[in-house]
Amino acid sequence: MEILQKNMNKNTQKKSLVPTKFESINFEIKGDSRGSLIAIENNKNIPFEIKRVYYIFDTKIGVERGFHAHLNLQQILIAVSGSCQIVLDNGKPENNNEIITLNNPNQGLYISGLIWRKMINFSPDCVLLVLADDFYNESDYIRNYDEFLKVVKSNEQ
Ligand code: T46
Repeated sequence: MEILQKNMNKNTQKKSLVPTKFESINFEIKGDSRGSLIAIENNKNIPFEIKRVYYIFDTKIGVERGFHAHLNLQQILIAVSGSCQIVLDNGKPENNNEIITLNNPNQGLYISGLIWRKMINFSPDCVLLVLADDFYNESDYIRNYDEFLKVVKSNEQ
C-alpha cells in the first residue's frame, strides 16, 4: 500500500526550477551587400549559456513533433530556413493554445519551464535550429499530457 502511494505521487511531485514562460526574440541582422549574418552570444542576446545545439530538418509532410514538456529546460527555437508553427500550452484551465509561426531566421522563440509544445506545419525546407541550456536528459521530459497537467497543478501549490 505504501509503495502504491509512493508511485501515485511520483509524477505530481516533480518540481520545475525555472519560470514558465515563452517570448519572441528578434536577433539583429548584420547585413551588408554580401548578405546577412546573425550572431548569438551566451547571456548577451539570449538569456542563458548554450550547452547543446540540435536541428530538425527533412520533416515529412504532415508530420507533427513534440507532444511533451520539459521540467527545467530553457530553449530557443529558430527556423533558420523555411517555416513551421509551434503550439504552446501552459496547462492552465483558462489557457488558449498559443500558436507561433517561425518563418524568419532573425526570429527566435524562447521557451522555459512547464510548457507543452507541438511543432506543426513544417515546410519541406524547414531547418529548425534549437539552442538549449542543458544536455539531453530524458528524465527532464514529460511525455504524457495527463502527467503534465498534474505537474503544472502541483507546481502552483
Ligand atoms: C523539444 C523540441 C523543440 C537525442 O538523442 N538528443 C537530443 O538532444 C534530442 C533533442 C533528441 N534526441 C533523441 C531522442 C529521440 O530518440 O532524438 C529522438 C527524437 O527526439 P524527440 O522525439 O524528443 O524530438 P522532438 O522533435 O519531438 O522534440 C525535440 C526535443 O526533443 C525537445 O526537447 O523541445 O524538439
